[in-house]
This record gives sequence, C-alpha cells and structure tokens, in this order.
Amino acid sequence: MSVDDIAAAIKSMEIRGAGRIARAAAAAIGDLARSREWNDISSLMRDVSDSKAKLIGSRPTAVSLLNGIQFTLRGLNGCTTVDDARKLLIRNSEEFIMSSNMAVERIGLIGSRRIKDGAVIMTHCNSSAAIACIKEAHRSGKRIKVYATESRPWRQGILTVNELAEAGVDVTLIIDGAVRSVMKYTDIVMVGADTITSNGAVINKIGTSQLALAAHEARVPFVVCSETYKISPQTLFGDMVTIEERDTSEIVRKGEIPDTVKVFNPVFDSTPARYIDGIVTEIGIVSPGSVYEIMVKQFGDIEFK
Ligand code: RUB
Repeated sequence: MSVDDIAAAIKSMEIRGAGRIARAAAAAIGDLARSREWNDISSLMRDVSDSKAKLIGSRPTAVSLLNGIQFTLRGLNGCTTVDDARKLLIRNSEEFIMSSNMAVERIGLIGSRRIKDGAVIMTHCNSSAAIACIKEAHRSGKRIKVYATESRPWRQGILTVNELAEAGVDVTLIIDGAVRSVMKYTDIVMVGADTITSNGAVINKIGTSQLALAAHEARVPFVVCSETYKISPQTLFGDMVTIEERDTSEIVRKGEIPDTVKVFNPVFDSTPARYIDGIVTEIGIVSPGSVYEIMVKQFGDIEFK
C-alpha cells in the first residue's frame, strides 16, 4: 500500500491501535523506498519528508506513530546517494517492525507473570500488548477470567472478546458504565498505551482513567502494558499530548438530537502516574517514576523535532 493509502487507513481506523499504526507507517516508508524511482537525493528527501507529514497527520495522539517513523528515518540525513538512502530506509523499516513485534511478545511473557492462577482481569479497548499478557497467562495453564469493556463508540471491545474467545480464554463483555460495579470481582486491570509522558502519565483509550480510579478505590492493581517506544520525549520539554477528537457522527446519528445540542467526542484520556502500579515493557516492569531514565536511555540518539 502507498503512503497515501496507509495514512487514509489509519485516519479511518481501518488500521488502529498504537503499535499497529506505528508498524504500518514504518512499512509504508519501507515500501516507498522499495518502489519509487528518484533521480537525486534531494527529491528522495522531499518525498520522505512529505510522507512523514502525511503519516504523522493521520492520527494525533499516539506517539508510537511519530517514534516509529523517526526510527525508520534514523541516519537518513547522513546519506549522500539515493541508493544508500533507499537501503537505509528499507533496513530501518524492517528492523522497527521486527523489534516492535518482538517487544509485544516479550511484554506478553513478562506481564503474564503478574497474573496469578485464578485471577480475574479487566481490560479496556483493544490493546495487543495487554492481550499478549492475558493470552500468555492462559497459554501457560493459569485459570483466568477476563472482563473486557465494550469501549464506546468504536466498540473495540468486540475485537478483544473475539480474539480472547478464539484463544480459549473465559471472557465476559461489559458495557463501559459497568466498570466500577465489576471492579469488585477484579484482581488486576491491564490496559495498553498510546503515549506515556515523561512524568509517567499514560494516554490511552477514553475511559482508561475511569478504570484507574475505580481500581484505585477498590485497591486493585492497575497495570499498563506498553512498548518503550510509546514514551514521548517531547513531553519532557513541556509539549502537551494532543487528545484526538473524532467526528460526532461516531456518537449520534443525524436527526437523532436537536441541532442545538453540542456533541463532544474525545477519544483518549490521561491517567496520572499515581494511579498506575506498574508499566510492563519489553525491558521489564517499571514504575511510572522511572520513565524519564528509560527515555534518556532509549531515545538519546534520535533527533526529535
Ligand atoms: C486503541 C487503544 C489501545 C492502545 C494500545 O485505540 O487505545 O489501548 O492503542 O494498543 P484506537 P496496542 O482503537 O482508537 O486506536 O497495545 O495494540 O498498541
């Protein structure tokens, strides 16, 4: 698929989820490098820069998208020939996709150890990292039960219950409004992340912070499952994470309510670090307070703006 096709598919949510959109964007740049002919390095640089802007503009909240693209472009400014640049982009794109997939696998192994035999888990939306932990716990023989929220308005919870049911996990779908009521039967909450800020706050699907509050109140551990490339270095310099607002037609049909009624559809929210017990990453389980150190270590050599 071309860069335009991938950007459109991300915008329309045909491709969704922070990890998936990052891998799709990296693949789009890799495909561009494989298929496009350039006469000189400056035309290549221009095309890559346009592609980067299109892909980043397709969804504003998940920093995974930006970081996946930055990783794929790493070293490009040092290339002097089209051939070198092409090779570099293809290699970086493949490396990012592979390491991103491996990170999810590692998170599954590490996170599954936090799930006790007989545990009841609550999850929100559809996170491949959280699902990897749950599936691995089930695969390793633990008798677990999962409550998965519907996640209005896109109902990504349907994807989650289908995937877990297919893996043989005992899973129950609940509406978002049932979270606090069902928390009393829950032993651990596991959710994904779109972005992690320098102070350890987690931006994830709207409603995540409500799960965190309900878990805090019920003294249920609240665990985030996330690849380290979802950490946003820009937040260290005071940049705010843009919370995507989507079309109101996702919530109400035309004519269903008077035109005078306003509709607000933010699709992500922020959970402060103090409600997060741990972040399961591919390098281990870390506290939200140690995000800064990981950021410096992981991103030190990448150019960010
Ligand atoms: C998806 C969502 C997921 C994170 C993490 O929102 O909030 O929890 O993206 O997913 P949307 P993963 O459906 O709007 O993209 O662990 O798969 O990266």
